[in-house]
Amino acid sequence: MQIGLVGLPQAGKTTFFNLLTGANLPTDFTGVGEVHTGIAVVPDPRLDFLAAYYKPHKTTYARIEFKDIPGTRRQESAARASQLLDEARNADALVLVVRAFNNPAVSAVAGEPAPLRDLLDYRTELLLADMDAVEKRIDRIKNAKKIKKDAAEQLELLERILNALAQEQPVSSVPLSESDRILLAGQNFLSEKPLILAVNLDEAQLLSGQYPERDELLNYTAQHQIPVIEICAQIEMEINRLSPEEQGEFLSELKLTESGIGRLARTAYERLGLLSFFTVGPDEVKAWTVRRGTPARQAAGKVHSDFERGFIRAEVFHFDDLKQLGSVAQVKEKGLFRLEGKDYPVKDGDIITFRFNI
Ligand SMILES: Nc1nc2c(ncn2[C@@H]2O[C@H](COP(=O)(O)OP(=O)(O)O)[C@@H](O)[C@H]2O)c(=O)[nH]1
Ligand SMILES: [Mg+2]
Repeated sequence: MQIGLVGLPQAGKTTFFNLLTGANLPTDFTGVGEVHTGIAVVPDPRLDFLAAYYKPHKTTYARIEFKDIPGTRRQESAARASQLLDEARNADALVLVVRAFNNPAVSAVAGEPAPLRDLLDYRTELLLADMDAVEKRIDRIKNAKKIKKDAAEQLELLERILNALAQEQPVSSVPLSESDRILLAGQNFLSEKPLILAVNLDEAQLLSGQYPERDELLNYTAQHQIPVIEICAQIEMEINRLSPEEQGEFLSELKLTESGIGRLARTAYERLGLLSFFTVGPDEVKAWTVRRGTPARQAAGKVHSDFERGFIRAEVFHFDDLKQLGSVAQVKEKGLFRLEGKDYPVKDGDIITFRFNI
C-alpha cells in the first residue's frame, strides 16, 4: 500500500513524513521540490503480545509506503504541476496535510492558517485535474483517425463524468458499473481516491482543541465523509526521537494515546477497508494486510504462492480469544480453534496456519 502526502507548501508534509518514516529530511527551503519515498512500520499492540507469547526469532509488522509529494507553487510550470499530480494519482490513498499551527516564520510566506480554505482549494484542484484528463481523452477519441468500436460508449461515459465534475461533484460520486470500469481501461481519477485529512496543529491548539475554522471544517468533513486526524507533526517528530519510555510520558502530557503513525494507520485501514491477520511460529510472528472480505485461499497467497495453489484448509483462532484465555491450549479446549475452507472470509485479528499440498 502506498499513501501520498499532499498539500500546500509549508503545511508540514515533510515534517509529518519524517515522523511517519523516521527519515530526517530538512524542512526548510533546502528540501523543497523533491518527491521522497519512505517506509513506515505500523505499530500493533496485538503483534507485540504475540511476539512476547511465541518469542520468535523475528517479528514483522505491517508496512506502509509513504510518498512526500511537494505542493505546487503558482510560479511552477504546468508540466511540473502535472508531474506532481501524477505522483498523487499513483497512490492508493491521499493524506492531505493542512496547516492550522501558528508559526510566525511560516505565516510570513504562507499567510495565516485557514485549514478549511486549504481543503476546499485542494478539492477544487483535484476536480480540475480530473476535468483536464477527461477532456483530453474526449479530444483524443474524437480526433482519432480510426474509430474504435466502443468509442461511442466511451464518449458517453466520459461526458457523464465530465458533467459531474463540472457540477463540482467528485468522480467518487459517479456510479460506475463493471463495464464502465472496463471502458475506462484503468484510468485513475484523483477525485475518487480515498482522502484523509490531517490537520497539523501546534501544541497549544492540540491541548485546547481549538484552532481556526475548526467547527466549519469538521462540519464539512463529516458531511463529505472525509476522515480527519489531528496531528502535531513538529512536536510528535521531536518526541519520536526520544527513548520509548520518555515517549510515553510526553505523549500522555499532550493527551495523545497513540503515535502519529498508529493513528494514521488505523484511519487508513478503516477508510481503505483493510484488515490484519497474523501468522505465528518460533521463526516469525508476522502481520499481513488484506482487504476486508478476502477469502482464506487468496489470503494464503499473500504468504506464499504455493499456499494458494495447494490450499487445503486454514486453521484459525482469534487473537482476542488467545489474549483472554492466555494460551493456545485453552483456546483449543474451549473449542475456539477452527478449520476453515478456501472461501472463509478472513477476519481482523485472525491467527492462521495454512495447510497446503503441492
Ligand atoms: N509550530 C509548528 N511548526 C511546524 C509544524 N509542522 C511543520 N512546521 C514548520 O513549518 C515549516 C514547513 O514544514 P515542512 O514540513 O517543510 O512543510 P511542507 O512544505 O509541507 O513539506 C517548517 O519550518 C516546520 O518547522 C507544527 O506542527 N508546528
Ligand atoms: Mg516538504
